[in-house]
Amino acid sequence: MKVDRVLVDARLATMRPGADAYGSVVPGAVAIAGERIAWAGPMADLPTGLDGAERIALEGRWVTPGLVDCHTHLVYTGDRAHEFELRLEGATYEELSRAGGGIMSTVRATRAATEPELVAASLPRLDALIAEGATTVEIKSGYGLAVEHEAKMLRAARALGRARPVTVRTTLLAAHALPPEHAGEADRYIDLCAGPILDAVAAEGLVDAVDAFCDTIGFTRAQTERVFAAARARGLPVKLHAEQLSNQGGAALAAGMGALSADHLEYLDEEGVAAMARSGTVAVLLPGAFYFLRDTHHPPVDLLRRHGVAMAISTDLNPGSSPLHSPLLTMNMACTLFRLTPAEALAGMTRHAARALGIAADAGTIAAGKRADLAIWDIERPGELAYRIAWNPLHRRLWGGR
Ligand code: DI6
Ligand code: FE
Repeated sequence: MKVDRVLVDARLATMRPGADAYGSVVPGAVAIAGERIAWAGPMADLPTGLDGAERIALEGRWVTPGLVDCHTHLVYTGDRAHEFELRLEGATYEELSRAGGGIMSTVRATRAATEPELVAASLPRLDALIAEGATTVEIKSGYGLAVEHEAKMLRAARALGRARPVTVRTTLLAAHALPPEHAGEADRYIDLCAGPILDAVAAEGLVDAVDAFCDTIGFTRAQTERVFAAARARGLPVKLHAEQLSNQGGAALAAGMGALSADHLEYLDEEGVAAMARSGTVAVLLPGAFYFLRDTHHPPVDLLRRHGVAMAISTDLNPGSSPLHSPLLTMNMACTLFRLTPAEALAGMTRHAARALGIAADAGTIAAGKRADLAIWDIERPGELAYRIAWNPLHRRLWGGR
């Protein structure tokens, strides 16, 4: 076996289905060839003939898959601190949105920024995720809402991926809100989302998946379906902001169209859960938005478990509903607010998050053949990752073996 480096004396939370909920291998080792894991398993079974490889002794530290933040809106400029104050005085998120604030206030700021300005504003946010062990981050457009600005956002996202050792997956979310120049003509705007905007960003190789916001302040099921049909016709996977503020049956629609994931899901009903189970659509839970909007309607975690729907979790990092820059705090919130177990929370930030992005062959577990995207932690047991608040025990992070 040709191997470049070997991590030894580690404790592995492989997150593969195994003896325990973490797929633990103690003591374990990981052999890395180039960007990939060549071998992972018990120390006692470490293949011989690895003499040329660099040996890195981890002194019993825990190694997990690199974290996968599978739902962010981290490319934007401006902030919405004022709206936070207004909400604390009684205004609701929907009211601010209907009054031209909310998503539209970030659209105005983002449209006014150049691509380099967007990159500069967004890098510190990406760095915050990386500092806590993220090796893959999904980034959505959706604050441009016109072809040149959606393309600018996605170019900025790609540039962020080149600027840092992290995998960036891009998602077109042109169907996020209705821009003012199309007021009263949502169907005309959806024609643009499903046609010229999608074609332009796809032609430039800027888009890995397509998303929409199906809700009373977003778009209808019929409009969502048109965007998805166009994406599927172009060979692009789809995912959906569904059932965040009300039950529109969006998750069932998404599942019926083979969506990778349906996200938020506070108002999801059993019919939607069953549809997701049938299609293998991942449920992406976003406790940051639930917390920050002071929501009280919980996503149906027990139903999702009972139907065997995989649950991912993510920061939803955005300036309006979830200004949350911490994957670890997100794991903690998933446990405290949604009653996930710490093992479910870690699986939600690794294995299931990779599936929600359609990259399970490359990321999400520690297994031979996958990318060597790993996080090494100063902890005594993996459950600690979801336990502490505002504490970062990351020792080191490997992305593609480096
Ligand atoms: N739901 C959300 O929580 C984000 N987008 C969406 O459709 C919020 C985006 C924002 O408020 O800026
Ligand atoms: Fe979101």
